[in-house]
Amino acid sequence: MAKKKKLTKGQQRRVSSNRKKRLSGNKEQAQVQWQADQLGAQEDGLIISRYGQHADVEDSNGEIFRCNIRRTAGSLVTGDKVVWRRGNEVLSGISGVIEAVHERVSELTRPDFYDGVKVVAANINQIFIVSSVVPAFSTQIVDRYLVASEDVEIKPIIVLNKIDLLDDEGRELLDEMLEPYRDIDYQVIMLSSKSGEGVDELNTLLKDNVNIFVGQSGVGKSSLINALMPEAELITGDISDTSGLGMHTTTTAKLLHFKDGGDLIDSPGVREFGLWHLDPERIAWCFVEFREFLGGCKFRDCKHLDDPGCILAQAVEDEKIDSERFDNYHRILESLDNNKPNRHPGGAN
Ligand SMILES: Nc1nc2c(ncn2[C@@H]2O[C@H](COP(=O)(O)OP(=O)(O)OP(=O)(O)O)[C@@H](O)[C@H]2O)c(=O)[nH]1
Ligand SMILES: [Mg+2]
Ligand SMILES: [Zn+2]
Repeated sequence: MAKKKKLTKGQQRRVSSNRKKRLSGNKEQAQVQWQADQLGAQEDGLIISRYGQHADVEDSNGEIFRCNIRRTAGSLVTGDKVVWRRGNEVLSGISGVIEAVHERVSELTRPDFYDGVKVVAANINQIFIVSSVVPAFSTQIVDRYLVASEDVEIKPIIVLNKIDLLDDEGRELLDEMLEPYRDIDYQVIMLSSKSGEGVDELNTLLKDNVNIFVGQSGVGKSSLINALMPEAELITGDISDTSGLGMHTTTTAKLLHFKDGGDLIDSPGVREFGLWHLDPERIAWCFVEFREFLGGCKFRDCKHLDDPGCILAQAVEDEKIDSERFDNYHRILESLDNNKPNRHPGGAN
């Protein structure tokens, strides 16, 4: 592809809004149909992005084609390996049809208020939890993502972006806040996509893996990807004063390749990563440092609050468990009751 000219902010906005219009249920595209003899043989492909009834599929030569999704194909997301067939001509911008999805080796899930449990991305082996100092760093948000990662048994790594905004004192403070995570063997990287500090260290961890960036809107996921692969040219944006959300916020997960091996998926920021598809026992297990104590409380139904003989509370007292992590665990449990929709996610009715 020819190198794109840099667009002005206004142009970027128009391109993005036109793109959104095109993507949101273009009737013409939806009705595209080939007869069976107009479709080529089945071939393997990789889902780069999913847009409602369509998806961008990459063929074995690295070329990308927008395709329809056959109803019988089942759900598919970024990172899925699929079987598709190309049409003998491009109809209204659609090049072929996806017929089936290969079995996944992993999936990152999150509950959706209307749709039950949704898959965010498939076949990844590392989750980078991106946080930053603007919006403010929050261990609560990090812990929610850690729980989600542990639940699907995909390795999480914590990234703190925008350290260029911190002075020495600020860095020290953040470093202290992150110490409990290092103590329980999570990798932590402090970096700046702006100054480039720490980006090489991140690059080393990403190489040859299939990675996803997750985290709140505005923490700099897309900016970081642009710093890692300038050819990606992802649109990034300032945080709007009124909504507090990014103005060029990413709306769909997108998979990108590293030149020297490995993939990286940019994902849209979410306000709060829900965990109400998990039960309290599972959430406790997802706090890795709790595991060795689980089952050791005096009462089987111990809520690990002020129950007598609570081994977890004792471990906090003995400084074997970080008290802020313990607090965050309780806050997650409280949030389960507040956020759960009446209809159980994934339930039959
Ligand atoms: N000072 C500073 N600003 C940064 C850095 N990285 C990103 N930003 C700014 O943070 C804002 C948001 O960046 P994005 O990359 O769009 O954030 P995002 O995480 O992709 O947001 P969503 O797509 O909404 O989820 C932009 O204004 C960036 O310029 C950094 O290292 N330092
Ligand atoms: Mg983004
Ligand atoms: Zn207990």
